[in-house]
Amino acid sequence: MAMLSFERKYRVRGGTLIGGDLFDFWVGPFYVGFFGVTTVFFTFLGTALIIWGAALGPTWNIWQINIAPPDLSYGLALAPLKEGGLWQLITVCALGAFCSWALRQAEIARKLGMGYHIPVAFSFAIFAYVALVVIRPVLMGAWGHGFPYGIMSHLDWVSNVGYQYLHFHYNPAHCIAITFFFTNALALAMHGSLIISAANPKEGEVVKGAEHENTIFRDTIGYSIGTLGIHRLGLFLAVSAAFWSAVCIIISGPFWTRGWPEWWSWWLDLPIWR
Ligand code: 07D
Ligand code: 07D
Ligand code: U10
Repeated sequence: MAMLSFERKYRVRGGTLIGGDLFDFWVGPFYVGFFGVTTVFFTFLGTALIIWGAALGPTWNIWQINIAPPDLSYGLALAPLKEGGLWQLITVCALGAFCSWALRQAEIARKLGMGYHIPVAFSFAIFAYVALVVIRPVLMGAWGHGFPYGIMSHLDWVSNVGYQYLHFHYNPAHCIAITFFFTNALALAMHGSLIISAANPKEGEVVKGAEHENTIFRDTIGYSIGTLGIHRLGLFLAVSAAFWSAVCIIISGPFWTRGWPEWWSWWLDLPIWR
C-alpha cells in the first residue's frame, strides 16, 4: 500500500501541533510526527513491562498471563513493582500511547485540512478506559479497583465486578450502553448492505446513487436519513455506546453500592401508586 500515486500529493508539510518540522516525515506508509515518536516510546516501554511481568511467572501461556493491579491496601499510593507497581507503570504507558495516538490522528487531520472527528471519536474509547483504570479507582480510593491486564483475567474481573452488584443487567446506564451497541450494529448492517446493493451491481447493470439509496428506505420505512446523515448517526451511536459504558462503570461503586436490581425501587416508590 505504501506510496500509492496519490500519496505524494497528500504528503504535505506542516500542521504539526508540536516540534515544527522536526518529525514531519514518513516511514514507509506511516506518518511519524512528534506523537508518532511518543506512541512508539510508550508502546515499546509498556510492552516490555508486560513481558517483564510475564517473566515473573507463573506462565507464558498467552491466555493466562496476568498483570494485576496493587492490593486494595495500597490505596492510591505507588506499589512495589512486583506487587502492582508494574500494573501502575503499564497503565501510564497505555495512557501515554493512546493519547499520543489520538494527537497523531489530530496532526494528520490538520495536515489534510480535515475535521477532528476521528481523534474525537477515538477519545471516547480512551475515556472508557480512563473510567475503568483511573476515574473509578480514584473515586473508590484504591488502584486495586482497576482491571488486571490479561486476556482471561480481565474477563474474570468483569464477571466478578458484575456479580458484586448482584445483577449488572439492572444497571440503567449499562442498559443504555448496550442499546447503543446493538443499534450501532443494526445501523452499520443497514448502511453496509445498502451501499453494496447500490454501488456494486451485477455485471452489465448500472451503479445506483443517492436517489436509489433514499428511495429504498422511503419505500420500506417511510423515511431516509440521507447519505451524510447515516454517517452522523453512526458516529453518534458509536461514541454514545462508549460514553454510556464509561458512565455505567463509574456509577458502580462511587455512586451506587448496593445491588443494581434494588436501584429500581424508585419506581415502586412513585407517589402515583399510593
Ligand atoms: C477488533 C480492533 C483490534 C483490537 C484487538 C485487541 C490486545 C491485548 C494483551 C496479552 C474490538 C488487541 C488486544 C492488545 C493483548 C496481552 C496482555 C477491537 C478490534 C484485536 N479489552 N473484553 C477482548 C481489550 C475491557 C471484554 C478481546 C483491551 C474491559 C469481554 C481482546 C482493553 C471490559 C471480552 C480484548 C479491554 C472488557 C473482551 C477482543 C482496554 C469492558 C471478550 C477485543 C485497553 C470493555 C473478548 C478473551 C476486540 C475476548 C474481549 C482487549 C478492556 C470486556 C483481548 C485492549 C475491562 C467481555 N478484549 N474488556 O475485538 O475474547 O475489540 O476475550 O481497555 O469476550 Mg476486553
Ligand atoms: C474500555 C476499550 C478501550 C480501548 C482502547 C484502545 C490497544 C492497541 C493494538 C490491535 C469500552 C486499546 C488499544 C491496546 C491494540 C493493535 C495493533 C471500550 C474499552 C482505548 N454486558 N459489564 C460493559 C454487555 C454483563 C460488566 C460494556 C452485554 C453481565 C462490567 C458494554 C451483555 C455482567 C462492565 C457491556 C453484558 C456484566 C461491563 C463494555 C450481555 C458480568 C464494565 C463495552 C448481552 C457478569 C464495562 C467501561 C465498553 C464498561 C461493561 C455489554 C453482560 C458486567 C456496554 C451486551 C451481566 C463490570 N458491558 N456485563 O465499555 O462499561 O467498551 O466499561 O449479557 O466495566 Mg456488561
Ligand atoms: C474506514 C472508512 C473508509 C475507508 C477506510 C476505513 C473506517 C469509506 C476509504 C478504515 C477501515 C479499515 C481499513 C477496515 C479494517 C479495520 C478494522 C477492523 C479496525 C481494526 C484495525 C486493526 C486491527 C489494525 C491495527 C493496526 C495498527 C494500529 C497499525 C500498527 C502500527 C504500527 C506498527 C506503526 C505505527 C506508527 C507510528 C506510531 C509512527 C511512525 C513510527 C514508525 C514507522 C516506527 C519508526 C519509529 C521512529 C522513526 C521514531 C523513533 C522511536 C523512538 C525514539 C522510541 C523508541 C523507544 C524504545 C523503547 C525502543 O470509513 O471510508 O476507506 O479505509
